[in-house]
Amino acid sequence: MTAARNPVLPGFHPDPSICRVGDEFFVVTSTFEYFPGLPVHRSRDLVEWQLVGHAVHRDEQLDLSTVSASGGLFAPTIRHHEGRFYVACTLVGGEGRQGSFVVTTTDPAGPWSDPAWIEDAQGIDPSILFDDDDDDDDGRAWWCGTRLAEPGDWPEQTEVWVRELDLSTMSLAGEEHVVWHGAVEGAVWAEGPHLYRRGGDLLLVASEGGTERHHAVSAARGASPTGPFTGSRANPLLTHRHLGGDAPVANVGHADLVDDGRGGWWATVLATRRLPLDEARADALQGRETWLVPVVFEDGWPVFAPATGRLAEEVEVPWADAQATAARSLVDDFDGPSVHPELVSVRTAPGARRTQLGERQGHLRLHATSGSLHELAPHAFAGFRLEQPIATLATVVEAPDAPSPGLLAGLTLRLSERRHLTLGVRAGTAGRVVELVLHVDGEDRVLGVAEVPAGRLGLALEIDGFEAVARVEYGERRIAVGTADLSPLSPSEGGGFVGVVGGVFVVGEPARDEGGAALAAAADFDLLSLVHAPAR
Ligand code: 6LW
Repeated sequence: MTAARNPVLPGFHPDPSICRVGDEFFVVTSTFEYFPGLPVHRSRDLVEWQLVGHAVHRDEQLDLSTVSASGGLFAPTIRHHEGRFYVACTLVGGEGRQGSFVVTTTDPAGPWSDPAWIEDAQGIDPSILFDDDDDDDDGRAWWCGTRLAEPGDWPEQTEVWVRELDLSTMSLAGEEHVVWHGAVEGAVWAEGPHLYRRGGDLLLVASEGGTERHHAVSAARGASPTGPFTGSRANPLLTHRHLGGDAPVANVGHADLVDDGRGGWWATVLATRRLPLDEARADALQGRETWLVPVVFEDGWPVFAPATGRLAEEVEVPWADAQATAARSLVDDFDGPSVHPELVSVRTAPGARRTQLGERQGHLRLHATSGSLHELAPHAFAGFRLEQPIATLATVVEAPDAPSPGLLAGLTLRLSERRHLTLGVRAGTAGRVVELVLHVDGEDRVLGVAEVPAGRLGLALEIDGFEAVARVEYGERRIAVGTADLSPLSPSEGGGFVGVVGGVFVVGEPARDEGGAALAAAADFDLLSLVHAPAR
């Protein structure tokens, strides 16, 4: 017997959805403006999880080039049916095609299909029930999702709706049924619905209360996928919203259930670690992460975290034989034929050169595609999700001798366009400088400056909770550039649906000098490493 260590997917991994195929479990999570999108993780024991692929991994699948921060790819659902994986998701915002879609594959490592857009699938958080166990209606599939009730009986009231999905045409068919508004009178944001068949019963599990402090999971039962559904008298079945502002784990919701094939049941949920800030607590920079919760059924109803009703840092998996890692490191020295599979960039940039391996042996060359990280643009950025509150993010960068105007290259901790920290090298009036800058809502706060020579520089951000110490290294020298208060990057302070991603970036304007020679709007990185320490 071993214990799974929560969060099982640390770092920004919200809105988890889980399914089982044989003895393997698969989880997909939402990614918003990041690309590749919708990572698929696999586990054989619920303890050790590995990234196997992304459901959105080709520029041409979807246009994420103009989606806003925390727009883009919302909550996905993963299901498996007759040898094929299905991921249903919604693309929100941007100038390209929007709405709900399905991508499929026989191998979760990919390739995944182009999206089949589902006409008339209003709202967000789509899910599919393959109703195989229904003897009367063998093989029917049902789509459910949530949308704002218009007009609603109260502000932010949503409705969960169900319609048949015709798999042969990938289109909705038949009548639509509004089946759920949440368990509580006045509930806001009934969302993340999933339907399950358990014998003669249809079980609906949905969240409510909004994805922040008041998040909660409720359930209802009916005889048919189209309802009517009756809520459990125990609703909400799982929440931390009653624990108050001092709870170290909050925002618990967005559950999806899976049976382990051994008689046991489990749920993945999203939750947020909360760290002390002044006299209170704020969301850790990781934002919403994926947690595992044991489930049992009593009288046909799911009981989440039996006997305690709370998420736990360790969850015993009786049949597992595996070792959970306390904290791992993510390192790419850019010597390989492809970049680290967990590296993400911001938005898609069809046709633009952004991150290029191999232009210089052993380096990642980033070509500027935006003038600054404040712009809503596909940035030249490659980063890892910050997985633990204590971590060191480091790179080795070489900026060009003849940089284009405004060229800034280095490390960033990014929550959004509105909020990020940069430790970057730029051409100053009297030579090269490294600057530590916190960007908050249109204002640049310069927190430290160091003069540096031309050539290779080591840059590092040593992160501890809501503080980061910035250092630069060259030759034998190691200089402290400054200290940053990272609390503005906390999702509860800075808003949005994502957590902080730390990586390398280049911004600047492609330009020519007076003689017409092209000035370099690119920089080379020899390394990106994110070393995490176990949570205290
Ligand atoms: C997700 C929905 C939600 O689609 O947040 O507040 C959205 N509710 O369930 C983004 O994670």
